[in-house]
Amino acid sequence: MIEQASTPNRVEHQMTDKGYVPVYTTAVVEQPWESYSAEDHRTWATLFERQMALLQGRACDEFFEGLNALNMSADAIPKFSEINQILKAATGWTLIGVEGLLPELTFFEHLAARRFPVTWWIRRPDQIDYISEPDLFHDLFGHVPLLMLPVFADYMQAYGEGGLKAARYGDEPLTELTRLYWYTVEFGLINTPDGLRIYGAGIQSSKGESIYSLESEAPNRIGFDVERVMRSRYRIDTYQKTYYVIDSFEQLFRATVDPDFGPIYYRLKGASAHPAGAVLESDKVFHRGSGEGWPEDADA
Ligand code: HBI
Ligand code: FE
Repeated sequence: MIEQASTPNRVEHQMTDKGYVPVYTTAVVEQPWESYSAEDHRTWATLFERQMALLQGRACDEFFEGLNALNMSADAIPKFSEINQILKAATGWTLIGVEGLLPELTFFEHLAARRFPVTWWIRRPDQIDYISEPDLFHDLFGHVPLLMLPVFADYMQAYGEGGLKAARYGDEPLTELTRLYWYTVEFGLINTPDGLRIYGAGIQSSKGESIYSLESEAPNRIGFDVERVMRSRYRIDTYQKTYYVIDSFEQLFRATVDPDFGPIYYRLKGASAHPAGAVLESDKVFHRGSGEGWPEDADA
């Protein structure tokens, strides 16, 4: 039972490769839409308007097309039930309400069944510029528009199936597949005739990173290669040192579906991972980062 819109049911904490993270109940919850406060709706509106302005000319066209087709606006926090009618008809995906980050296997099972978990609660006003865990704004605004694009919708399902398979191969494959998600679904860039554009949800929902990822001299921007990405560490607490650029969503889909990941895991077995900021001989470099302001401590 949900008593108040702003108190998620946190059930335990767990040490993971990403540090000490809260783990929530895996239950699917009804979005308690009526219990959002006026402040919650204002937080949504503030974030929505700010990102829409920032993302003009920065996010890919497909993001805006999805957002418009889903009728998302600053007016109010969208109702999952209304989004679902449109989304389900378009690509067969359904949003489900959850309390927050799920255990990996549970998350993969949902994706494999074309269910996208969306955190039902929204950040507090004092967290407006940064929150370390996914909330409703990140999940709904950042992730859901691209689920309207058939090839991306298929990629996400294939990723979920890949995750279930990786979990059977062991911890190392799972780590490698997590990096793929991080550098594509969360922090991916795409090359278009108009220049580089954002498609990663972690960037799309971040005020600072929507500018930094495209315009800063500091980070590397490197052509996407599935094995390269699966060997690359990443940052969880700072902007990325490296962004990977896809040529098309079809390229992304093929990279996940064509290989039965088995041989890749076998080739990568025991191979050391590259630091997040490394540039390799074999990389297709769009921009070599200046490295300015990079933290020295270890990457995740
Ligand atoms: N759970 N709700 C939710 N949302 C995520 O994005 C998510 C998750 N659990 C695990 C997870 N992401 C990552 O570990 C990815 O590697 C898949
Ligand atoms: Fe996310």
